[in-house]
Amino acid sequence: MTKDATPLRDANFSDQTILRGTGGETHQVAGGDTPVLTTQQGAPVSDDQNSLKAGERGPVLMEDHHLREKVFHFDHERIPERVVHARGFGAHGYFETYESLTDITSADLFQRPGEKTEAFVRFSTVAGNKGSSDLARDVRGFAVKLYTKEGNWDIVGNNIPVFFIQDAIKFPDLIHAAKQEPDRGFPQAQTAHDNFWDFISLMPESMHMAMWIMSDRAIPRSFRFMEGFGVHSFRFVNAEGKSTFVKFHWKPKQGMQSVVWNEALKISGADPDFHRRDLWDAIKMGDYPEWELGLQVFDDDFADRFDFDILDSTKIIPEEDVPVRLIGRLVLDRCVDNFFAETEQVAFHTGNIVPGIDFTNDPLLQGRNFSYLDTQLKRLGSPNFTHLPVNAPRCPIRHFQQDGHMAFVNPTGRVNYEPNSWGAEGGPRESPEKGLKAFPEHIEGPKRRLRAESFADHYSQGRQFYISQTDTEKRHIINAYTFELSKVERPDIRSRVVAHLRNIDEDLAKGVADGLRLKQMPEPAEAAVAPRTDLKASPKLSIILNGPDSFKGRKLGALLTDGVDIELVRSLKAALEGEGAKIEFIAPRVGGVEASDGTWIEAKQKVDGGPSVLYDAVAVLTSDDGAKMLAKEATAKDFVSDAFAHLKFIAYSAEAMPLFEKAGIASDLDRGCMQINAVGDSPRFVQMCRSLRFWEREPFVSMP
Ligand code: HDE
Repeated sequence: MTKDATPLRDANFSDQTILRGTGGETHQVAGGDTPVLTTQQGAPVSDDQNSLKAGERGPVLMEDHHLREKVFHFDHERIPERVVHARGFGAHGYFETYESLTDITSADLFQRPGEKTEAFVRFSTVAGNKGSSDLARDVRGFAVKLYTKEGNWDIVGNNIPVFFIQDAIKFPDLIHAAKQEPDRGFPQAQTAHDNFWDFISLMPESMHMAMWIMSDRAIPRSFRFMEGFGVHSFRFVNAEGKSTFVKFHWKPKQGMQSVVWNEALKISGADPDFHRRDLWDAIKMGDYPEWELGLQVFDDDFADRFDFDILDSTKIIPEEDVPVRLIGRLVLDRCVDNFFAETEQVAFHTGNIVPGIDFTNDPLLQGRNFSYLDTQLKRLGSPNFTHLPVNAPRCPIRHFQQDGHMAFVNPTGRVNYEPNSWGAEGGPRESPEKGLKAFPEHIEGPKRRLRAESFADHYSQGRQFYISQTDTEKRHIINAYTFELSKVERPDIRSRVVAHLRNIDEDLAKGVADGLRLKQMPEPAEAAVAPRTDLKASPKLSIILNGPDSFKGRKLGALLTDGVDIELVRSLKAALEGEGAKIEFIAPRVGGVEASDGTWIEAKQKVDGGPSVLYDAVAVLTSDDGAKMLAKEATAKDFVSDAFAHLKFIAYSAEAMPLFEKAGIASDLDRGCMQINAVGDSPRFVQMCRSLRFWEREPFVSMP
């Protein structure tokens, strides 16, 4: 035994002597309520600190199976991340049906009002790798698994109702162009680079979707505040075999909300897990997020009459043309117990449908139906991934498929084929009445590689999207194009994008051209069919016009110092809680502050770790001395100047002014900033916060 190694008697294995590390550190051994550590084979482990050595200083012996097994397993902990949508976060919940839809679908979950169906949802970004930031400018995946009594139904959707491409054959190109450039391996989780915009500018069909990802839809405040869409047209089929087309919408009961771009960039540094933390915290606090499932239901006549092809995933059907009928709600009320087992291993597939629901001939959907099984096998390594608890249907499963890697739900008995003549022991049989039946759509035509003429209009709906936005949102779109294209190194690619924008809206094109300081305005891109200018604005496409009417579910960050007026803190807290919102305290030191009357207020964040970008609104409540101290602290100045630049509502105590002065914004404080002096001011401030942002300020805090 070396001088400083200490012998330790293990309670359970008293015949063994364990040599502890030389640091003299302590560790717990089994005994009492603490269970015994074992190997994977179940053998009890005596020492998990030291490998088995010959002599005090080695060598390590090959026979140390515990060491071998532990390191072997660690070496194999990772599975391939998803080729797209790698960064994601999941939660459990349920779907509740409002009304019976028997007239349009025989889908079992829609037959009985009040029916509850277990659900699992995974939200994601698309382009970034598994460890990338939540706040990337990107589409968000919105994938819902509904464990119905007649099998699992997956609605594998996004938070944007259209897609970049019309045909699945272009998907690998799109994703290659969007992800890191292959020689250098960067940029990570960003579309602001040459390859992406090169591809997009050569694919006019992506122009509508590009408008959406340059809008604030691509920088949601959190998963809770975004819409979801099934994107494709699907079919509902009723018991008589009659088919109706349907598009799926998820409407957040919390209302929509996005962050501003500069804020998104800073959140990525301050808290790359901002979205997953938000969902986790909301569920853990019992503030369960909800979405309502909306349907746009339409028939063949409408499909024939509609301006665009309903099989074209680069088009929407405006809600003003076909209203969304709300038919149920999705509630997320349980966090995962284990991220890997549930969020990482969950396997969605557009092909997972149930009787009463069917596909259409959308070529993108057809390509997806082909793709998702491949990806699951690659990722999960076995065709038995449906045996994993998160993927297993909750209804009985009876089939003759067998064996394979990791098969752990195995049939018993002698018969593993059909037809068979074993009678009652012969296992399950097909059911022409109950089983899934494809809608017998009549199809004819020559076999060709062809894009239908009806898919040729690439600009009109992009224009419709643009004219449906408020001026604030239009400005954000112009700024987003300008930002992204400013990161593109090749000037010809920048111009090519602007050439497309000229087919969408001249002001938009001009705004971006000015933003880039293009020396010459390019000619409009050649269009396969002339862009239309007669489509009416669809107000439902704006986030700001469809925001919430309360501050519920939002969070205010209050920067406090010693000597703060306790009554102001209490009144603000009460007003926020009355609204269903949260308050989080930020202090010079995380231990907290001592208020004017000696009350101790614990902080959640130290000022440099709780920047204002993490909050929907802020308050700065200090004493005179406290404000003077904060005025010397760069991160405190950032706290207020960022909150101001990000158009947040700001409450402040009179004593806090020195901080605003030092931050250079004291003379700019506007109607979005409110000095709170008396207890009655707090409810008025919270009322103000319902608008979420003080958009009027924007022209004063950004370049024209
Ligand atoms: Fe996906 N997509 N996708 N996709 N997709 C995947 O499946 C694919 C598309 C969407 O949280 C992959 O399990 C093809 C549209 C979501 O686990 C993969 C095409 C929409 C998720 C795949 C599309 C989506 C995926 C990667 C073009 C919106 C994440 C890992 C035809 C309607 C699901 C995986 C989750 C995931 C293929 C286009 C949504 C490779 C070939 C359009 C939300 O199979």
